[in-house]
Formats: sequence, structure tokens, C-alpha cells
Amino acid sequence: MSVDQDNPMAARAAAILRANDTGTSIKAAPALYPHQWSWDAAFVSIGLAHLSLDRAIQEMRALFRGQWKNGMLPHIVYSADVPGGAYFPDADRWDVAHISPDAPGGIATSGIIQPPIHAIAIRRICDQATPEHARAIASEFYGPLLEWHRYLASARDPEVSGLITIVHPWESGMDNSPRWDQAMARIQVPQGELMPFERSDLAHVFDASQRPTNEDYDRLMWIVEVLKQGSYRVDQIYDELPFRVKDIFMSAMLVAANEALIRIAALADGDFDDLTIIESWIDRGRRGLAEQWLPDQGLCCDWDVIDDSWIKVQTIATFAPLLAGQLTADTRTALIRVWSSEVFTGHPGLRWALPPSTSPGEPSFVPNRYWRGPVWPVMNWLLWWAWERIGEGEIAAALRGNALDQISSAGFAEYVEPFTGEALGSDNQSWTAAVVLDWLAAS
Ligand code: 2M8
Repeated sequence: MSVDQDNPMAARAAAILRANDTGTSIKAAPALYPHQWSWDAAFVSIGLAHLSLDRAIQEMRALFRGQWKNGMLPHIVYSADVPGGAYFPDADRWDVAHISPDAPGGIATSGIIQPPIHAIAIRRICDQATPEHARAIASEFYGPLLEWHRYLASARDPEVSGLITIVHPWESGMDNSPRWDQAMARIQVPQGELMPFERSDLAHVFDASQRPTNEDYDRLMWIVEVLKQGSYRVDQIYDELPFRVKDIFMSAMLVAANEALIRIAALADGDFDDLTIIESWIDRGRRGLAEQWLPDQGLCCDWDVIDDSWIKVQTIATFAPLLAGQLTADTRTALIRVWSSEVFTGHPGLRWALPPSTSPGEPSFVPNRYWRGPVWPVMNWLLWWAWERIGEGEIAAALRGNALDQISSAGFAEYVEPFTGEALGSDNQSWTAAVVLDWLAAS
């Protein structure tokens, strides 16, 4: 699949990725996010593959330079040539090299994770390469990917539930989603114990109401302090962590990523015992997810580990079973119904029939605030990919068409107001450009 670079939209997308390229990696966004983010890099490499396979591979290589010795792939790999104050928290705030023996030498990273879409990206890159090249790519990335997934299946699932625990809302990638409200509300920041900080994000958005609140930020930074006090050893301090949630979306993505890993293993001549382990992770993941699905409510729920309770809020994470695949007929029908009803894309007020990050029917829905309501182009891509994968071609085609229309109108925004179509957050967001390239290549 290649993309027609004379197409103005493709040319614009390619220009954005070029402009955000530091030479080593691609910034998630020109000013708001001036470093390499983990899941952004995977989406970016999926798009880059249509421009240059070598550049796409380089992007993943740059990310994996930051992999920790315990397999963890950190959520940010910091660029050495970006000044400290350009993004908060900066590398000094995480201070991983001094705190954790697992941190990689010579590369500054954060100390938490993001959703594991990387094997899916590598698999797509392999699919576009010649057979010989595909084997070389798979051989390079198979080991690091396997260790990354092993970290998730062990340190992040001590209960062996098939569901991955996140210990910080940033790990979900959906930072201030109402999915985290109940767990975040419990977090008390002890007076005078949080090192002072200055947010950098508000300098880069037109309106502060598009971003998380200061209260949210204090809690987010308090969790980082607790992680630092425990040397980032989530496996050792698990029971003491103030935020522990079984994230269904991340868990479902790991199922899909493990399926991709099996294909990568085949190309790389992976060990038979490892294949059996990966298959067991897939089964366990699907079983865990099935328990979070409430058929009568058409809702897939995260699980609050500390409180031992369901988190019942209708957001795009409800489509987790779709990502994991192998749906029962009933679940498929229920997901299609929720998708097209006014809970999501059938809402009469929507500018385009695209899923808001939080359902407009939720009391916590806010149409312009970050993950509490806006439509995210990159999530449209992921759900498009998932609908296609399970053979719902018509839904996928409509989603792709609407998503491209939205981008033609709103530009390459980070997120978009669902009713007015106003562009929100950063302009020229890399992953938005990347998914456009992939959509255009698919035409
Ligand atoms: C947003 O997250 C960062 C923290 O990781 C932030 O708000 O500063 C999220 O949308 C996340 O999913 C994304 O990976 C990152 C960079 O685009 O920005």
C-alpha cells in the first residue's frame, strides 16, 4: 500500500511529520508535546511506513532505545536537545536514572507506561516489507516486544486476571477520562509534600478549559512522587499505590498486540515455548475482558482494584471487546447497537457521526475538555481498524469517510469538539497526520 503524495491531504500529513521530526524521532506535537511518546510513536510509524519503511523502523528503534531492563516501555522518551522547561514533567522530575537500576543508560525516559500498540505497528510494517526484509525487522523487534508484553502480563497483572493494571491515569493514554474520576477522587495530596511545579501545557492551548484542571495535575504528580519513593518497582509496591485500575482498553489492546506478536514470532522463528506463553496471554486476556462486559447495559467496565468495584461510565473504552476480537454473536450485536445509537455515533447533535471520547449522555461529559468528550482522530483510526478486523466493513468505511471529512474541515488537530467541529488541543498533531496517511493508503 502506498499513498499518493500528490493528494493535498497526504502531502499536508507528510509535511507535518517532516516538520515534527527531530532527526532522531518525531515529536508528538510541535510545541505541546516536544518529545517522543510511546503509543504516539507506534501510530506515527504506521503512517510513516507509507512514506518510508526505513523511517518507520527508525521511529520504533528510537522508542525501544528507552526500554527498561525489566521490559517496561516508558511512556515518554525525552529528546536531549529540548530544554527542560518545554514540557512538564520533564526528565529531571522523573529522575529515573538515579532512582531505578532498571532504567536504560544514557536515555532519559519517564517511569510509567502507555497502551501497547507497538506489536501491531511492527506487524503492519512487516506486512509492507519484502519477505526477507520482514524477517529482519521481525527478528530485530521480536525479543524487545516479547519482554514488553511479559512485563505487562506479570508486573501489571499480579492477580493473573488477564486484565492490566494501570497505576497512573496517564498510562491509559486517556488522561482525564471520567473513567478515572472515582479512583482519582480518593487521592489526597498530603499538604506540603508535593514538590512545587509549573505546568507547561497551558501555554500551548488557546483555552485552559480544553485541558485537565490544576487539581487533577496535583493528584497526577502526587502519584509520580509515590512511584519515585518506591523506585518505580510497581511489582514490589503494588499494594501501596494510590491508584490501581484494571484498564479494559489497555487489556484489549494487549490481546490484539499479542496476536500481532504471534505473526512476528513466526517471521522471527520464535521459540515454541514462547508461542505457547503468548497464546495463554491471549486466552487469559479475552476471558478477563468477558467478565467486564455487562450485556444488559451494553457497557464494558474498568475495575477499581483498591475499591473492588466496577467503574460504570460510558466512554469509547466500552469498545474494548471490539479491539480484542473473537466476539460472540450477542456481543457483536450489542456493540453495533451501542455504536450507532445516540449513546455514540447516532447522537443527533453530532457534527459528524464519530464517537465522542465520552458519551454525551454521561453527566461527566464535557464537549471541549480533553478526554471527557471531544472526538479523537487517532481513536477513530483504532476503532476503524478494529471494525475492519472483525469484518464489519460498512461500519468501518463510514467511520473512515466521516473521520477524513472531519480532518478536512478541522485540520490535523489533536482532538475536536463533537458538536461544533472546532479544532482543539494542539495543531499539527503527529498521530493525526499519521492516521490520515494510513487511511489514504487504504483507499
Ligand atoms: C496526552 O498525554 C500527555 C501525558 O502523557 C499530556 O497530557 O501531557 C494524551 O493524550 C496521551 O494519550 C498522548 O500520548 C500524549 C501525547 O500526544 O498527550
